[in-house]
Amino acid sequence: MWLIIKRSKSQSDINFFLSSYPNGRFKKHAELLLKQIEKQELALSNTKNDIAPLVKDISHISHMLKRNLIKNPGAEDGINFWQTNTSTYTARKQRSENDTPKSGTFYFFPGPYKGTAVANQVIDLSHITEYTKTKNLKYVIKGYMRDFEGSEKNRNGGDISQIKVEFLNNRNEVLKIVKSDEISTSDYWVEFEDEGIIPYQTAKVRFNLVSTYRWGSNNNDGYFDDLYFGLKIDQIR
Ligand SMILES: [Ca+2]
Ligand SMILES: [Ca+2]
Repeated sequence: MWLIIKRSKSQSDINFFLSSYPNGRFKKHAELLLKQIEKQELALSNTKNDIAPLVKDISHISHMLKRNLIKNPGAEDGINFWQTNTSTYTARKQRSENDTPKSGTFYFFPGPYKGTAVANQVIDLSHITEYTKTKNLKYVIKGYMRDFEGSEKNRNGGDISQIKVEFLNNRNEVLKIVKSDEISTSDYWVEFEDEGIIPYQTAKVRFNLVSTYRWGSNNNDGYFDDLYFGLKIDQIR
């Protein structure tokens, strides 16, 4: 009898077995199996509930999820796809021990510009605007910053790198700004990472690399490499 019930894996069969043989020798086995099945059912129904409200949406935007939406994120393709406010901006190779690229051969370098140099790239998110009313569509921002003359001990010494990401609606109004700290160290590449909910009505993102000249030669040494902007959908709990 128990072997038949065990194979059926039906909750009602197991309950019937337990009520028929309340003190039977397979009682504990039956109770354990019942718990296991209930757990599986619960997990399954939770999964269904989590994806149900967005399942259609995901199929429309799945091609945009979990990948880097920045083109030429690490200067390996020159400064293609980036707008700059100075013609001195370039992708530069390592020249000394203080400017090894974070990865690849090149990093973003503003060049000889004694001011605030900005390189930016606009990411079109018009495909996901209608999904911004959900609270589980999230952004992930990452990037690396470095300076040449600054150091941990001399934080006021060098030029400054800062990542500044603006979320805009379809009228180019700024909905939210995500900013990194102002980085001024040459000792290593400083990582910035931020994650949050995409603001309601976001239609595009402007990803800015801001380099402020302060010191030294003519060079503006606020460097950047390996930028990342991605979307992800968190499961609703
Ligand atoms: Ca690179
Ligand atoms: Ca400098």
